Amino acid sequence: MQKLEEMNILEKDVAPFLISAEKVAHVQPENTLEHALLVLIKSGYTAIPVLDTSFKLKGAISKAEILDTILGIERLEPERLHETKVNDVMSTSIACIKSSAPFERALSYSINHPFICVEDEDGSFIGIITRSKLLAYLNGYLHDQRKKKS
Ligand code: 2BA
Repeated sequence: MQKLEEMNILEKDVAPFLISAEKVAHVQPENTLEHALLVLIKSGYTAIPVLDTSFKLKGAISKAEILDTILGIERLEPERLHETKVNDVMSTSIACIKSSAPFERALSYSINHPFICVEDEDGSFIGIITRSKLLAYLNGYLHDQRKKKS
């Protein structure tokens, strides 16, 4: 019985953990780093997805990548903020799954990624799943299991 329940949680669909696209802060590849930094500062996040105008996922951009770009040899070079596009700096190795993917896959990606992007079957971005939501659910599940045993 215990084994069967463990299987069930790992195979559970990730859709209920989704933070939908309209609630996700994002920038576009053609935006300047100045715009991206403003969005990152205002949203309070360390990194956010980069989407094109048809809501296709292109990468992710972080405050660290932007700061690294404006770091000159002896001083910060903020003029680079409006000379450089998000496209030139963003990372393209991002975690991405389909909404039909199992909990197990999301959990495994979340080891190295604080958030995982989710696409529909046509490859359009539909939102993100955060590490904290997965861990909160897993924590609740493990507590329930312990209660059932005692
Ligand atoms: P970080 O920005 O590094 O944020 C790490 C954690 O800090 C977040 O975990 C959250 O618990 C907290 N946090 C940061 N900024 C916050 C804010 N403005 N309001 C409330 N809590 C805040 P998670 O919520 O698990 O998010 C994991 C990562 O997913 C975030 O990493 C960020 O890169 C991304 N993310 C989460 N929600 C997002 C959203 N609505 N739009 C864009 N990116 C988001």
